[in-house]
Amino acid sequence: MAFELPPLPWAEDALEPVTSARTISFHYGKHHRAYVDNLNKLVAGTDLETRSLEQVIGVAAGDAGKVGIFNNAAQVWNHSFFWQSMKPSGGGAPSGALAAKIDATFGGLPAFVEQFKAAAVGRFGSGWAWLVDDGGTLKIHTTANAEMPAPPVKPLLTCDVWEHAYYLDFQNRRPDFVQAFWDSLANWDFAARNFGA
Ligand code: MN3
Repeated sequence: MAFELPPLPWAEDALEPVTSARTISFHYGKHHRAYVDNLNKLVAGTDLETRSLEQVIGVAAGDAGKVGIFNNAAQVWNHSFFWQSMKPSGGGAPSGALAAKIDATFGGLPAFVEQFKAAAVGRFGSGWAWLVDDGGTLKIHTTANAEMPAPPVKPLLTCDVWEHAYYLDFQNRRPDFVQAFWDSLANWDFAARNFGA
């Protein structure tokens, strides 16, 4: 059974004006789809073909002979997680236990956003910035290229900081994109569900 491109959780133009329909049509329709198509080609006829996406990532991680499989499988997973990390009219503030934890860990939401932004901007080249739960401690994590937080570290929310995520709308201004992500896109409900899971 081939890996499939999951549907977006919202319409392509639903994140406008922060992220344009044009960006989503390329980012989802071309980039995300290409990772799915490449993964299917790479695992065709191998024993990975019948595994779950998470299993393929686990098997390929750290295997020098499976770098291409890891990169494409991880990017399929990362993008599906990224779409869920955003919602129309998102941003704002978390609530409940996650809000209390953000306050206790980072000294409040504005301080958290500043620290996240610094980490995301400091990630040289392509990669991802994450809010993660590391054994009960919230941390800001960045990864290069297709890398993701390794279990047992649990991702709560992610922001794609590859240029293709923001270049059409923000050009080179990654700090502005990350600020807009927290102001208007971030799906705190999704983060709270992951935090509680
Ligand atoms: Mn991307």
